Amino acid sequence: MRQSQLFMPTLREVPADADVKSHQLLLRAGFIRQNAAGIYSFLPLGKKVLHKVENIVREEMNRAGSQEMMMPALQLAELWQESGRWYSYGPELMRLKDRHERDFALGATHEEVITSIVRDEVKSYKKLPLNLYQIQTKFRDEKRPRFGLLRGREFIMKDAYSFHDKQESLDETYEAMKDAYSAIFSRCGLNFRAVLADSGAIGGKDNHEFMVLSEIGEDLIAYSTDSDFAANIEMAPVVLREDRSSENLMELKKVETKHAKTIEEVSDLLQVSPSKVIKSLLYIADEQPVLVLVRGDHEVNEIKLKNILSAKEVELATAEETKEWLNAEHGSIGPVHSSKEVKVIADQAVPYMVNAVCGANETGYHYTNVNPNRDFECNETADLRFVVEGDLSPDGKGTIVFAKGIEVGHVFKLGKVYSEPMKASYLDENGKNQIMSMGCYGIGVSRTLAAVAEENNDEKGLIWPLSLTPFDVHLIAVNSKNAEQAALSDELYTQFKNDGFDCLYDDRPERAGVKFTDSDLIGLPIRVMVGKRASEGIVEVKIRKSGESFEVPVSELSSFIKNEWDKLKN
Ligand code: 9G3
Repeated sequence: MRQSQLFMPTLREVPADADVKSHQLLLRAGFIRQNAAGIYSFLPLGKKVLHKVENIVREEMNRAGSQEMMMPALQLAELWQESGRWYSYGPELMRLKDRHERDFALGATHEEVITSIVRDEVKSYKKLPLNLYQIQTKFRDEKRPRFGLLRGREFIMKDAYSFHDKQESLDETYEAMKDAYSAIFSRCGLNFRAVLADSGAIGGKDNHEFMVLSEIGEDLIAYSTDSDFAANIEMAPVVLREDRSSENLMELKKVETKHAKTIEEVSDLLQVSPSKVIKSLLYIADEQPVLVLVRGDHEVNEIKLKNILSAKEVELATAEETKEWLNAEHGSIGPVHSSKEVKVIADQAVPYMVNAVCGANETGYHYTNVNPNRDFECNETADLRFVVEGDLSPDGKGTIVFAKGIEVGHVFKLGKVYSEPMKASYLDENGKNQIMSMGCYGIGVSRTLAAVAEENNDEKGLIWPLSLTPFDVHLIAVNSKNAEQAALSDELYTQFKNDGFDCLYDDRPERAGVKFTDSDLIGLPIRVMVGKRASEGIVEVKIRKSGESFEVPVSELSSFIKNEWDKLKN
């Protein structure tokens, strides 16, 4: 394409309200423009990249056996009333009325729509499993849209839904989708992890988030240095290090600790390390008091606690509740001689503590030389703490490190969360009516584009991977007023097209500096400059990613470019 024709409004200055690199650069390089908060237009360069991301998604989803379809963005309120989500979602779900005053939702996701289609059309187990996907615009009225395309209110999602008779069939499709996602994000050149995530509100069992490791990520993940283990901080299991101390058990003692309440104050006052203090926290789980014990240098993971207690509601007891149940203030409670009515659950590391300190259930007093099993019993021990950096990886390979991540994909085993209330059933091989099981699988397509931009840039601009670049080669006539340079450039433009390269030809009557600055900004992988040495049949080739440049005779240019292209590919 001739750049003199291309609609690519670049900006010299960094836009004021763009806080991350991808947002700044996509605006400055004329890939996107904002229409309203969280609502963007894709200009020609942005659309070309978006199209390539979508095609990679399409190829891998088709390869994995999912069938592409398209559902409407306008969704009957009745469907969301059937699933109950018309009432459970707040202002984030955009709603409108048609001319007949009928209620509609603007599609934030499509579980209800797809389930209503499948329940009407699929009646026999012979038609299962079924895996359908769409690439479509979604609407979610985010309270705080931010970071450009990374968190928008209108965005492009690939959402797939699978339907099954047996659990094994769902498990199989779930793995196939995870493999397809790994292929997609690898082809986009992203450094990602499939992260075990918390089941959260939408129920179902397993689910994994696909996280791009990024400084600006909003999620914190724990991953192994030596394997592909990765988990959301909430879900990361802790491997118990049974380092039993060789100390002799000392006699239990009660000591006055006056105003020392926090772990730090108690460990300072008694001159012991926090890892020798039993942190005792009273929780109320579904109205029942539970005394939770973790080592003083660990933190209670309330998601794990809730899952272990299979409680709907778990929260720290108030000061009054603590006093009522354990006759002492927050900082002085503990498991020794605690009220029989209060269940005690301890993190798996607590039983290995020797001669520890804990509150004496008397305000201003603590016990020292506390030894689990001798001085108190726990009803239960479990993995209750947050993982920390340096912990062993649960798969036994390497240790845990933390990183921030951008969620670009999310796969769920839904089970019957939607098919039950919406009565999506089929006749099994015995002619018995059964409810289908479902899975759902999402990719933020526009968010993926932004994540690629976020992880592939330098101080001069974007650096597109070959798989997504809007054009393959940037041909620049350094001085398009110079007849020789213009003539050779026109010739090379034709040659690149014949060689199968999608070429952007900067034929604008601009100064060389402007052309090079714009070229660095939009970030095409290979640049060919036709300048002073055109008369000698020599052009300059520059590789955007490495910054390397070469003087190449025109006669060797075609093979040189193909060679550089192949080198960049691997
Ligand atoms: C809503 C609104 C926001 C939402 C949802 C519904 C997130 C909602 C979860 C999912 C689950 C999967 C299919 C593709 C993969 C993800 N935000 N979720 O259901 F009404 Cl306003 O979307 N859906």
